[in-house]
Order: sequence, then structure tokens, then C-alpha cells
Amino acid sequence: MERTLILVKPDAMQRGLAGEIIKRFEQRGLKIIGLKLLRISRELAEKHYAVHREKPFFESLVAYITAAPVVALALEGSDAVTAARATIGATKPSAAAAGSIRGDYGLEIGRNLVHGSDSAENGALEVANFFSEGELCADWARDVDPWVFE
Ligand code: IDP
Ligand code: MG
Repeated sequence: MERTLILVKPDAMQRGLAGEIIKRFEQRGLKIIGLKLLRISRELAEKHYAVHREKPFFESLVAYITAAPVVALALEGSDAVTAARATIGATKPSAAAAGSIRGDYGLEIGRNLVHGSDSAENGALEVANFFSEGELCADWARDVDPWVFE
């Protein structure tokens, strides 16, 4: 089972889309093992987006992700990273497939509504950056699991 960190970004929070976005991952069958509302600090934003530190959009990205609270979700499932990124859609919302979150609700790259980890390794690291072990319900079994996971 893989883990992935999902963030409902500040623009989605301001637009009242948190429930709609969470619903899509839940309906897909991914298991919620962590869920909280938080205001991302500058320190956490710089750590989370460290790979983009040298990019020209880094400062605006940090300002964006710290501008309002976010909902952080830790999800678990088979191929969770790939499945979640398909549900999220392409980075540039104007080019994202209709039916994806970004393709249904977004237009611009700097307002793309949601984050999802890009590899299993980063999924595990990012979940650990946002959640302490005590905040996760890592071992609950759903009655439906045998009907979602083969
Ligand atoms: P991802 O969120 O689809 O994984 P990344 O390339 O990892 O995309 O970029 C992280 C975030 O940085 C994007 O989701 C977006 O919010 C922002 N971003 C990426 N490229 C640009 C850009 O060219 N201009 C402004 N913001 C950008
Ligand atoms: Mg990324």
C-alpha cells in the first residue's frame, strides 16, 4: 500500500471546494488515514516545496500556499500516488482533462486547487512532514476494503 499527501490549497478553501475535493478521493476508494485543517507556516512551505526553491515562481508559490488554511489528507491505497494524481489532473488546469479536479475547477497554474505527492517515496516523506504518528489512523480496516483492494 502506498501513501500520498493531498493538500486542498487556499484557493480551493476560499472557493468552498474542500468537501467536493475530498469526496472525489473518498469515492475513488482511497483510504483516509489522516485529515486536518492547518495554516501552513513559511518554514513548512519551504520544506514542502524545497525542490522548487530555485524556480522563478517560488516566492509566489510560498505566498499562495500560506495565504489561507489548507486541508491536509493522508491517503493510503494500491498505487495511491498515481491514482490521486490522475484524479487531480495536469499541473496546468487549463490543459487538465475534464473530469479531473483541476480540469473541472481551475484555469491557472498558480491557482491549481490541490497538491498530490509525485512518488511513493515522496508520499511517505510528505505524510510524515504534515502528520505525527499519533495523528494518523494507520491501521483501521474498512469493511469495504476487500471490495476495493483485490
Ligand atoms: P504539481 O503540483 O502538479 O506536482 P509541480 O511542478 O510540483 O506541480 O509544482 C508545484 C506547484 O507549484 C504547482 O502545483 C503550482 O501550484 C506551482 N507552479 C508550478 N509551476 C508553476 C509556474 O510556472 N508558475 C506558477 N506556479 C507554478
Ligand atoms: Mg509536485
